Amino acid sequence: LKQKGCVIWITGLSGSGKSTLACGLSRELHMRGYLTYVLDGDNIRHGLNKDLSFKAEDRAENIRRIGEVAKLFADAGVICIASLISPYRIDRDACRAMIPDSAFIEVFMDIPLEICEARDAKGLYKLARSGKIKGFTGVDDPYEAPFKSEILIAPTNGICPSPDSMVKQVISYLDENEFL
Ligand code: GGZ
Repeated sequence: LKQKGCVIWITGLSGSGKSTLACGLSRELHMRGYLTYVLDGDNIRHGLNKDLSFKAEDRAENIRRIGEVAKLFADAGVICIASLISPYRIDRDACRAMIPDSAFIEVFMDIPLEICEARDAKGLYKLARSGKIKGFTGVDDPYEAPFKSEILIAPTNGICPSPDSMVKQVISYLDENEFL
């Protein structure tokens, strides 16, 4: 195997584009001949983590378990892409601490709440605002932004980067840091 395993950890609000980036990145890396695996919070919550709710301690456990699984993939040499809100800094940093050799690459989707909420692809913000979902991240539950992530995805002049340009940004980082 020629590739070096790593964990690309994508954090941000619901609707910030985490899954879009994870999927686009995975496709691009496959086309370049790399083995990847996507761990998406929303999907894992239907299987491995179906016993977990959205209360604080369960979110922490969701992050911890996905971190442990990501570590296994990285150990096996896979480029593991984890996309979950992971709202708590302390839990993300604990995952970082498990992964050696700077192979934990945090990607912060720094997309303002107003933009995520305007997208509202699944109508969840609307349900949260009307009180039908309680404890929704960004509405009535906290999101702690990273102090310093390896990669920052943010709008320029109020315009969000396209899926392609987000993928390019991560690929450039991987290239420059000799993961590819
Ligand atoms: C946040 C929620 C909630 C609450 C359901 N808060 O945009 P989505 O729909 O498809 O992805 C969100 C997903 C969040 O799961 P994660 O495993 O990424 O969260 S965490 O890291 O905080 O454990 C959202 C949906 O589940 N969802 N209820 N209350 N997002």
